[in-house]
Amino acid sequence: HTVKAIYPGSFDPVTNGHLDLIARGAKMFDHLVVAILRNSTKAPLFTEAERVEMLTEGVRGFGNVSVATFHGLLVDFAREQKANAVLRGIRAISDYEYEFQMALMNRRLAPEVETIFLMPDAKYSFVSSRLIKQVFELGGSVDGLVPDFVVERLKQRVPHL
Ligand code: COD
Repeated sequence: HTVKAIYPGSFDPVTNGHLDLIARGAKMFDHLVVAILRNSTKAPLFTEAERVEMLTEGVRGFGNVSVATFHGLLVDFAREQKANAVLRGIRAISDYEYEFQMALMNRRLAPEVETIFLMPDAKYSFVSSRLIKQVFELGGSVDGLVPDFVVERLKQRVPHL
């Protein structure tokens, strides 16, 4: 029985928390597809192409991880990919309610797709793309919380440093 999992998100930008989860998923699943939502209602800082480039760089060391984009329902993309699992991260209790609702709605839409939750290393449990952008935009350091190539992109995008 092979397990192909989708790890969906906005990844605006990818953080070391995301990469920690990808490393854990790569060990568990036969194949992991990191899937970037294309037409999110959130106005992203990075374009779809930039987010694909950053994630592709981030997953380079993994032989069984690929990067894709999707729009519409996650479960439709999962079926199209013939995936049987969705990977999501839980950082704190505050993530739980939203994740719980989404997992059960997705199960209703596609009962054959199981959602699997993993916890990141505790040192990334407070990291979110939203806070990374905010701290960087206000002049704070995000070194060690995102890969160096993301810091470089942030500097190009928010050129105040
Ligand atoms: N450590 C561990 N995990 C983390 C960390 C961290 N530091 N930071 C984020 N994560 C996890 C998140 O918990 C999440 O599981 C994943 O990484 C991606 O995070 P984000 O913030 O980039 O992604 P989201 O939460 O914005 O993604 C939402 C989706 C795009 C998956 C969702 O909106 C969706 O599926 N949309 C498609 C439409 C659809 O199907 N809707 C119906 C859903 S029921």
